[in-house]
Amino acid sequence: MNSEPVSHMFKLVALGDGAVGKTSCIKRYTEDSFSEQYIMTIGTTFALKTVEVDSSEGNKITARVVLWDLAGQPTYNELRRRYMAGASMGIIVYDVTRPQTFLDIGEWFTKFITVCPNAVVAVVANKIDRPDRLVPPEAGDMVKEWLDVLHYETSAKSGKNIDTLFSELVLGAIDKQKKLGPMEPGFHGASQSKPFKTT
Ligand SMILES: Nc1nc2c(ncn2[C@@H]2O[C@H](COP(=O)(O)OP(=O)(O)OP(=O)(O)O)[C@@H](O)[C@H]2O)c(=O)[nH]1
Ligand SMILES: [Mg+2]
Repeated sequence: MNSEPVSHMFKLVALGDGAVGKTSCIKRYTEDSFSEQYIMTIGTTFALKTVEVDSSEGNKITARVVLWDLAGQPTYNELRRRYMAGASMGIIVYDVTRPQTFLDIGEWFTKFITVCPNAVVAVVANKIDRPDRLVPPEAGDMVKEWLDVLHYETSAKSGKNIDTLFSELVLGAIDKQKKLGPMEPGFHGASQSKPFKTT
């Protein structure tokens, strides 16, 4: 399907509280589908996507992204910490109708950046289609500045900004890789400079 050979491979992890829409954002992006029904992710699931992006130099780049969808429920904390290792991108999702999920962003960010200090991070305000929104857009703008991250307002339901979110993350990861130099082969992110310890 893609004429260009795959030149980059990245690992992306989706983080954020339970039921904020992590699985839904990934499904919208990889399958262009959405379901109203909530099926809690158990442990981890994966999806694969081949992405074509225009580089800053104007040429086409084909990247393969493995999207790791991790359960948001606290039971899986240890598992999550392990599975974050090697990610070069992370999305931290909150639900604009549940302010607590926004307040938890800082904690998710710290957890992720401790394991993957060189990763590109996007904070995602999801469910913006909902009429009962409580967290205003300005709150997201503040987080963007405080944490120095990308920030997007999305709806997995309508598809708004979902493609932009993932394409800009891939571009960010490609740029970062250029700055950080050559990487280990395989699905390793720019952050994995040392062997990962499981204890
Ligand atoms: N209206 C609306 N509902 C959404 C949106 N995204 C997700 N939902 C709904 O929110 C619920 C939870 O979505 P999931 O994608 O399963 O959430 P999750 O973050 O993967 O949850 P865990 O796997 O438990 O961590 C489901 O009922 C979805 O249909 C959105 O953008 N708009
Ligand atoms: Mg899920």
